[in-house]
Amino acid sequence: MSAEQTYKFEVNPMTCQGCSNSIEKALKKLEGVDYTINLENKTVEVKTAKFTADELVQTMKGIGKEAVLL
Ligand SMILES: [Cu+2]
Repeated sequence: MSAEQTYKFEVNPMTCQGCSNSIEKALKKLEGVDYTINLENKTVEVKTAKFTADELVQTMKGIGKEAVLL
């Protein structure tokens, strides 16, 4: 598809390691995604050439998390 993009999201709720783990699990399923999850800042940074910001928001929604693009 297009060139690699970096998206940073604020994700809620993100209150414990369990939240962080479920986000990691969901992102792991996507191919062609590099991610960094920061539990303290409630942010998730995603590098990908395959998914749009909206698709990533939908992925988080699928596990009950609201992601807002920063
Ligand atoms: Cu949690």
